[in-house]
Amino acid sequence: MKAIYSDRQDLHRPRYQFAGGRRRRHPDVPERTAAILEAVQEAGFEVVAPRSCAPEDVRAVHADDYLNYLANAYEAWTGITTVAADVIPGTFPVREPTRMPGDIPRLAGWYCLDTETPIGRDTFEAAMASAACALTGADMLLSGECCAYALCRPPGHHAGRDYCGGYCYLNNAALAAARLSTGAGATQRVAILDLDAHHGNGTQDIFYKSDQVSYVSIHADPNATYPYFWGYAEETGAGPGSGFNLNLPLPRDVRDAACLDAVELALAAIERFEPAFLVVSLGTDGAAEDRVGPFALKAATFETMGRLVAGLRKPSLVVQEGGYDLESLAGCVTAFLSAFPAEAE
Ligand code: Q9C
Ligand code: ZN
Repeated sequence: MKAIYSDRQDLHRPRYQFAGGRRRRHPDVPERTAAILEAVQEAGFEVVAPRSCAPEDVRAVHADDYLNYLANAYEAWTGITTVAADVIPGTFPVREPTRMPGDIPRLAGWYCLDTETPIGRDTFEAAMASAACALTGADMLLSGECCAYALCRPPGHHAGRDYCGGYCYLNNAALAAARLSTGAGATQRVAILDLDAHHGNGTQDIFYKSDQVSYVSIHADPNATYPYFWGYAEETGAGPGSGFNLNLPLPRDVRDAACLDAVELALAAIERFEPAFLVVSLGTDGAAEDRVGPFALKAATFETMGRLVAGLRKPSLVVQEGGYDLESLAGCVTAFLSAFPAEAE
């Protein structure tokens, strides 16, 4: 099994975020990918660089005006502030915006969900490198490999067609799913299984009306956990996508066994969908040691989840999402991946 990683991703170094009304250090640090990289190398994975990714490659999922904004926001922002600082919006067009604003402080709120997703000088370049890892992984499956691991950072599942949020800018898993769905000529069904402890509102949004890409997510109840406004069980898809979106919210103090029961339900739904490919949004922020994620799961539970998912025997791309505890993160990732075949069969 190959791991795809780009060191361009390390350029993204968010300085801080505002959460709970306080300025805090940002948990999405480059040491996350460094820890995972070391562990996958030790586990014998071949690490390869992604092929480069152009704006056309991300247009399958993201809007032109949003890509343009991401590419230019930092420069516009530093042009109006005296101290160079990351772009963090302060005003949001909630509920009934009447028109799209034209200048940077308002645009920042137009294109972002929260105050936790700063845009720095190199954020766009790093996000493109992260997307490139996922797209390269999708190409590997299209050329017949059984599985691949995209070591993506920044993560992607909170980012929608035209917004960032939750530390995410480009939706890596959605980009991979879109490529897998259309890449083999005729359209093929793709299932996305999201195991990050937060609901992937962006991925859900992107495929909400699709009958070709099904989104299935296990996450903490959004009544008490980010992203708060999405991720409820009654969100089941719309139009042709009706019935193909499955949210399995769990209480924040869920036990390992109950989480694995939810995984069984998720996998049963995926089997009924009969996808040609599986994309796993693997967040390990549900680990007990992780202070960003709300669950308290054991590393052994990630291993069991990996075994259950690998048991589907679908061509599978595992895409890294969250996971912030630098001590336990890499162990949870390699535990999950250990059940996938080491070599193409
Ligand atoms: N006090 C991902 O895992 N809010 N994003 C945390 C904690 C943001 C995390 C607040 C959580 C988003 C990809
Ligand atoms: Zn998360």
